[in-house]
Amino acid sequence: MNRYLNVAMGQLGPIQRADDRASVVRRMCEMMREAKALGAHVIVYPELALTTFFPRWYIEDEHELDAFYETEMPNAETLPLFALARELGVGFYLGYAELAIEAGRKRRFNTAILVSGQGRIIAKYRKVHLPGHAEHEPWRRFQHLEKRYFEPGPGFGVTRAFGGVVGMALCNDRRWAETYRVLGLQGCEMTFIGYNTPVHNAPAPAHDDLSLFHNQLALQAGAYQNGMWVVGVAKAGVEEGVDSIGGSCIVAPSGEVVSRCLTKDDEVMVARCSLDWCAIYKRTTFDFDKHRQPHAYGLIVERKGETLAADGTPLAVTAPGH
Ligand code: CDT
Repeated sequence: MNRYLNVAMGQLGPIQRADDRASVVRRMCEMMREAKALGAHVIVYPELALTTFFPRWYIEDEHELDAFYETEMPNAETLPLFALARELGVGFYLGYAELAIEAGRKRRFNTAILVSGQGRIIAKYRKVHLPGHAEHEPWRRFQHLEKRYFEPGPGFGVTRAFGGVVGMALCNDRRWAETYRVLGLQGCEMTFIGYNTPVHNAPAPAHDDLSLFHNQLALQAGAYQNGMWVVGVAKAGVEEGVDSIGGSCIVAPSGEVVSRCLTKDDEVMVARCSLDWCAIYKRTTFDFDKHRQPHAYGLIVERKGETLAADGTPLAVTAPGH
């Protein structure tokens, strides 16, 4: 018997700086109701879903910066989402900026949580691959200061939830093969990934025309190469003058896109996902136990033009064409 999980993408359109959390949560609640009506068991919202994408500004005033973070979850503003999840029996993935006091120190993370259909937080993930820069770079049209406003999280883990094995990642993580492979090695059957991706990439403007393509390429490759479902959900559209890609999609373990959002606004799309389809890939082409060659994957270091294996052995490098 197939284990079916009905997953909704809760893509958000832009959130302007003046929009308060209450109005955003109202939009998300409306989408959760729509997802429920479409038969969804869980809805995936974007990265930093509660506010505008604030790393686009260089903010010197600490209080001004702190206002974009959540110090507890749930809190007064997000409680309606948790209550609705419980009422409808729909779980959710939510990205937000987290401010935590740990060992007496203020710590900032780009975080996602997984909430059960009973409205309880069952897993938390702190973004590992932080893109952008740490210092103000006035030459850019807009900043991407994630390296200033967050510290990297400790790693990727899976959670038994919704009848399967579920993983979480955030935005830039989706471009890295390691994200999916580390989750795949833990048996992950479905990965939820919220994102905010500006169309314009300041250090590489030649890539602007490829930004949607690169999004889908990364999600599809990650799914196929690890025999897992991947659900990528955008905050899209023009936010404070900055255009961000949409293209939220659900990718099957075959690498095929089975559902895709069509707008750059608030939009719900649902797919019925058989978690048992993962095994078709995990037990054949991507049977890790059978086909992976971990002995060949040791860290390779480059030193003064010489290529060395992790144990220091020089590696013969084959010249192109040989
Ligand atoms: N939020 C986030 O991680 N955004 C980055 C922008 C990088 S520019 C290529 C992303 O990987 O989409």
